[in-house]
Amino acid sequence: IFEYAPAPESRDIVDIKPSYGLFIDGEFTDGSGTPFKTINPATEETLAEVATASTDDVDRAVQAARKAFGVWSALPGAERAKYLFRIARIIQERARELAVLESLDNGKPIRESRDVDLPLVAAHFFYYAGWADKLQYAGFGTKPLGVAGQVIPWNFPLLMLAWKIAPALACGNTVVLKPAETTPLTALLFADICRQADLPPGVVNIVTGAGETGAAVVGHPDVDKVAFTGSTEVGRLIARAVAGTDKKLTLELGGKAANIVFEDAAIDQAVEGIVNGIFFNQGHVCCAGSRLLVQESVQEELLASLKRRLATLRVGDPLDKNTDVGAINSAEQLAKIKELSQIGEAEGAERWSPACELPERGFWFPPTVFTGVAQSHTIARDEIFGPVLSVLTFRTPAEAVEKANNTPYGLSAGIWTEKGSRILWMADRLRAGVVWANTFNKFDPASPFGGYKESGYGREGGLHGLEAYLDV
Ligand code: TXE
Repeated sequence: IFEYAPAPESRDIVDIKPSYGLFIDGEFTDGSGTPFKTINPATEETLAEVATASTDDVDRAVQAARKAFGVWSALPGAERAKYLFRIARIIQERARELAVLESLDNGKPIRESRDVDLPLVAAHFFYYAGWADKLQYAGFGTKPLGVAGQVIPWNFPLLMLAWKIAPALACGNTVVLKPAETTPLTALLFADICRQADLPPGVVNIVTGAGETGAAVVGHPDVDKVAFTGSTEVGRLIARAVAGTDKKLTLELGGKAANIVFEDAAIDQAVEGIVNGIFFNQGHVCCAGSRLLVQESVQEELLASLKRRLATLRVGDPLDKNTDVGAINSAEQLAKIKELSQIGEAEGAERWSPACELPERGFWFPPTVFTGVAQSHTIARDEIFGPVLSVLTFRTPAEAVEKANNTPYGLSAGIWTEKGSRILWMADRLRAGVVWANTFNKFDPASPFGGYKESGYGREGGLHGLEAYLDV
């Protein structure tokens, strides 16, 4: 799968227009709000100007989705499946273009967008296309909810879109989706793919803009279901906005996952899992393994090995196929990572980064490891959402469980051990929606994903992902 070559991936493969409109009822149209710029976080150059959807524009989109719902939900599942399969195939055909655009707008390395995000995006459409004519076997009934209002973040712009749109459409719902304001471009390219696939107008509508546009989608009285992925703060606002209405809600919020390494683990593999866990996608991952819990007896060996490995990571141009760590998505996110890292130092943890030269322009942060972290430290509790690892230690499995669970979040966890019985014992006790054993950040459309506690509720992916879009 991996193809190493020194030349940067060409950006000529994408045709970025100077300005973009909203996608409503199968057409690109102007927005009535003030347009905003989306920039390349690796260079700070403006990529394009994008329309802002006002409350009226959102209303047009919801009305289009409502009208289309009558047609779409009445189609036999096998007919809906044909459209979803067609979309999946076009995504595969245009994968390079989508991957380059994703890396330009988001800052993630091309190797990740091309070899992880895009294959998963296509896989989600294929997977849910497969369910569209088999809903009666899913066990939740076959009745769609209506119009789904979906608000997504900037860390996996296309993948989050796929997680939201593919199951909604398979079940017969129509969609109004708002991408994040720092990464709107691939959602708009996806709109073009919907047209290419001859998807009936209004089945998918894309409204761009900031939080106000998102709030307008969530608050629209004719939206039947709200699906949100983003910060815990905004998740709370949305839960309040939806409370007392007839809307259904699923939330996928933050995390502070523990990646737990036992003394019997294969240390080299664990090191790869730790690197993948926190430096993949610059740590902009809700299920990132941001807390390393290492058994005291192997702490020294593991940290020495981890530091050697980190010294080999290449930080830089996201379009270079050799890049491991790309740009931080925005100036705001960079400021948050810097601030939390400073707090980490001030509270007494020891900060370490490999020697690495960061580009002058753009938003960059080096891979960073904090050792000597106590559970009370801010960097052990708050989601940093950047390439920053906090290292804590434990002696016994029970202590590992206690520390891993000592967080308001509960999205994911990782265990590294050669002992199968220990994996099961730990997985039973970890309060996390996903527990990986001897791997990390492994995703599969057939597997449900979602959080315990403040990480949200509802599941996306797999059979369980259908439940969120059907009236049981
Ligand atoms: O998130 P927001 P931000 C965490 C991560 C990050 C922090 C802040 O810790 O540092 O959140 O990121 C839309 N009504 N995660 O500020 O604001 C917004 O336009 C409706 C974890 O970017 O939650 C965007 O489309 N929508 C996370 C989306 O919500 C609103 C991924 C997410 O943005 C809104 C991202 C409102 N009132 C950040 N306000 C994860 N779980 O993966 C904003 N939005």
